[in-house]
Amino acid sequence: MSAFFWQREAADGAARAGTLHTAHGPVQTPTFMPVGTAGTVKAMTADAVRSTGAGIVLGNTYHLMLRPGAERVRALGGLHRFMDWPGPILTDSGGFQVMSLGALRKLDQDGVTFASHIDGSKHRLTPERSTEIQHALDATITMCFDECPALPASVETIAASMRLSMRWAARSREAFVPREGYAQFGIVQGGVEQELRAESVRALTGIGFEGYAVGGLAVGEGQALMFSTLDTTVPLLPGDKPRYLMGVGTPDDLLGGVQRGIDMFDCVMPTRAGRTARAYTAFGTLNLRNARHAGDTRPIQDGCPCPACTRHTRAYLHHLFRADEILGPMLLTWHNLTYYQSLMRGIRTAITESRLEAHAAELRAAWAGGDP
Ligand code: PRF
Ligand code: ZN
Repeated sequence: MSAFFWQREAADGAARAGTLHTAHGPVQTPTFMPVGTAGTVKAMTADAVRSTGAGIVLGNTYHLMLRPGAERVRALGGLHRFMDWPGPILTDSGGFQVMSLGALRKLDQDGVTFASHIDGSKHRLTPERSTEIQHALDATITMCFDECPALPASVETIAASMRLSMRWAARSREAFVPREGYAQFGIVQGGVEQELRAESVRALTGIGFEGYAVGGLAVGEGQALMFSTLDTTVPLLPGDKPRYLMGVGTPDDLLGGVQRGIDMFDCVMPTRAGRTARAYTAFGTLNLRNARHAGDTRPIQDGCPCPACTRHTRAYLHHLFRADEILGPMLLTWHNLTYYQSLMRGIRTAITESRLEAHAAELRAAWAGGDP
């Protein structure tokens, strides 16, 4: 087993291409991580997820601690074996999910007490407990326990929240048990305030992590403010460590993130959209429920290697969604994840061939062009 590290292989402007080396195998970056919240990428087998080209998936502390329980997963051999995903797994730390899902949450300096969204039972998360749970799950990449305020918020609110997250980052690092090929990432907070973002980066790099995430974005500020915050924040991060933009986003967000130096992304968008009949394609999105697809014998996207496109028509997918058949969400999730992975692969290749700007212009023109 070898060390955890990110190797840069090419750069084009601020964008980088490289390989993340982990205890559970290598991952090429830039990469999109499908979300496997509750130990499953919804509607997909692990083999199916792998077939889309995904190299790493995400799991959630919050959901797994409530059901089936972190100690249960540990006793069953860890999350990799439990969900049949031998590759790398990154787990989010739970704070963000408590604030968005947990009922009756109460935040104090030490942590968060909350009621389960499943049965109302009372639970508590602290930086120490979150880190311990992520170890019990056997996460390849463990995230710091943080707090993410909804935007817009006052500068005072964002500053106090960011400083709390930085104290929690130090405690998360103390609780982290280093193992060969495993990593812990710090999470930059500070809203859209440049000074607070810089202070947060200084605090985290002072502690020292194997990678750095940008949190607190895509929480209502809009794409322009997200991009301008990345423009000033990402250059402050160490150039030799992986950078992860949390909870982002649309294909256009991913492209813009890579152009600003981000290496890793996760988002429920392709999987959630797949369950609600929305397809992502090179020419924008399609809603397969729309009546115009009822007799359409074309695939969702010509040339897409996924089973929805190689074996089925738009008309069949339309029928599956109208009839509420489970196969509809399965096939469309498969397609959307395949599209996201092919998007990232194309971007990676463009970086290595120093033609990202031209590639980005082509992608954006095609998205805007609509269904041919
Ligand atoms: N912190 C954590 N997880 C997150 C976020 C964050 O700020 C976001 C924000 N987009 C998504 N997921 N821990
Ligand atoms: Zn497809």
